[in-house]
Amino acid sequence: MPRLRAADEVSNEMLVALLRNMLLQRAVDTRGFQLNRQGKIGIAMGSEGHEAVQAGAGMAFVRGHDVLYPYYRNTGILLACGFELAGVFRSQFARATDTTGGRSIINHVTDKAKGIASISSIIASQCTHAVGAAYAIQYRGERNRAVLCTFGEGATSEGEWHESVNFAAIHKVPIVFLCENNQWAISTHISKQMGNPNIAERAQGYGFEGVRVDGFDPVAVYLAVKRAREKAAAGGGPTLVEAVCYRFLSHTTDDDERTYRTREEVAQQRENDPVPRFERRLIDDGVLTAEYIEAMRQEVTTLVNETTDMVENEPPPAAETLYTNVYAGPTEPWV
Ligand SMILES: Cc1ncc(C[n+]2csc(CCOP(=O)(O)OP(=O)(O)O)c2C)c(N)n1
Repeated sequence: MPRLRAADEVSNEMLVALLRNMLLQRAVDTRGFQLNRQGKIGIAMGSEGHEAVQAGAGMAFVRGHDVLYPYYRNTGILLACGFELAGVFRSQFARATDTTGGRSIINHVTDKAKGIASISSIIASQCTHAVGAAYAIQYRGERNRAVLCTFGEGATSEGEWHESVNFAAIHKVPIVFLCENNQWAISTHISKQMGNPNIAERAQGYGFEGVRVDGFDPVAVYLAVKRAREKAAAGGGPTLVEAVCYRFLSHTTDDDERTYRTREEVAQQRENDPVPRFERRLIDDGVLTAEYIEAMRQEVTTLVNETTDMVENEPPPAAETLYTNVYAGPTEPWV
């Protein structure tokens, strides 16, 4: 896997934005696990180890044009695509102000104006929805618009995933499939999931391009997703981008990763932790100083603290709304 250096198309401002998003993701992750252990929220999902993938992919998403079909581990992409930080906590605390009115399990947030569709807990079901949205964009003859669809490597074992990529390939719809390969699907290691662990190679079997990138490198992910996105938006059809990363925390706060993997494996992966690795790179390249990064970490922590406090004080859903939205009302198209 080539480790791409910051190319001309990545300015210093963009490098700083990537780092800030990565620091924010980590602070949000840490807070989620803390809030759960304090008994304040029912469950949290950690994306620690996915920060580079999500910051890079979110930067390639063109706001006001593209549509995101994320999965549950995508707090970072949501934030990078412009989703409000308070909205993440409103979902965690199940407040009335949450986009589902405090009804759904965490991270099932949505923001139609920003092109952010809701995730689904049903693995790979967002892929069929995403391909449908991409087909609609193509059918209407819209240009400079693409869909970003994300999932874990475990999702690629689902029939719905195969049906989605096959349909996308046949009709050359404007979509980027992004696989966040963290090597574990809860307790199932990738070696027990597929005979060929190279997920990007699967694209070839369907007749389109697959690209494998270092998912600990936000610049590599950004460049790969950006190119795939440009190709899709120009009518060149789908690309499968596989970003190889790792999940450092348990699958959720309901899981204990110590029961199925060795401490040595986790420690070895930690050596490549994308956050300190990217910090070192920016310092070595003279983009930022260590002091600047510390100030940024502090700013992000303060923001997360203040947002947590604000949302914690917001009201829960009113009892009278218990049956609201149980049955679907009038619907309108998503894209
Ligand atoms: C259709 C379906 N099967 C099983 C589950 C239970 N489940 C929830 S998360 C998960 C693991 C998915 O792993 P992966 O796609 O690799 O994503 P990761 O959580 O590792 O980011 C499973 C099996 C589910 N939600 N939906």
